[in-house]
Amino acid sequence: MEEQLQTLRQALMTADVKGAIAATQALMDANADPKTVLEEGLARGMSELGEKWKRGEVFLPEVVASAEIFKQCNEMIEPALIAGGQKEASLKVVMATVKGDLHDLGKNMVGAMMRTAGFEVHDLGKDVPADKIIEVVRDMQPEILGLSALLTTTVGQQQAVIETLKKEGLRDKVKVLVGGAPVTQEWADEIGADGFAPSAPEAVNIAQKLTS
Ligand code: B1M
Repeated sequence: MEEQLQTLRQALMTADVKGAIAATQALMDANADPKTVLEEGLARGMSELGEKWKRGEVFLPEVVASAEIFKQCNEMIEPALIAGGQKEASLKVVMATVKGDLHDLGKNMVGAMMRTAGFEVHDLGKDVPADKIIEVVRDMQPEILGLSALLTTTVGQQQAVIETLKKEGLRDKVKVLVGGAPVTQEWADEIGADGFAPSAPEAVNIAQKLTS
């Protein structure tokens, strides 16, 4: 199994679309746990690629190509992930990557795992302005609002959304969960979020605690 996961990571990191799809299919055929394929295959591969990017060993077009492959492989895994989860959806989660931020792979992973746990997830996408998020919270009245941010320049938007919720009298109507690589528990406390999660499985745990 570890060898197959390594093959998947390697294919993802070298933007080898055929190799990544074949490795994902092989893992699914071998009945690998879809969560493990997501976390230890795709997410770990993408994070290792991020380190190479930081060191100048790969360039932006390669990262863009790998991100597309991540999405394709994720789509292959999602049905198995959801099939293995709980069926009843009653608690609503609205998810968004904040304004100015185009990173959505982590947010999508969080959304998929929330669905697996039985949450009804409404994904607003990426680069979503605070006003749009507030409008949806007002209309949909979700139990949880999940805000993802991957850039040090966009984490401030999580705070902007919380401040707008306050201004609009909606702050006590929804629990706000924040996450993304630069986000920490300290930041979550500072901006008055209800929860922080460093990973998709932990996001599900926190969402369950916040709604229990
Ligand atoms: Co960008 N990028 N990127 N990028 N990118 C980072 C974030 C960076 C750290 C890379 C680096 O320098 N090493 C760096 C940010 C530096 C900083 O802010 N200090 C960076 C930069 C600089 C940029 C650009 C500015 C580059 C440029 O144009 N010069 C640009 C910005 C564009 C924009 O957003 N406006 C940019 C663009 C891109 C791509 C488009 C090429 C692509 C994104 C494609 C896409 O998402 N569709 C991309 C990618 C892929 C990355 C890295 C390599 C990988 C991110 C990722 O998808 N990881 C990243 C380096 C890294 O993170 N190591 C990097 C896999 C994913 C599963 O993990 O998103 O962390 P992650 O999600 C995790 C947890 O964080 C958590 O759970 C997930 C799963 O366990 N989580 C939550 C996430 N959201 C959550 C929400 C929750 C709870 C948990 O509750 C709501």
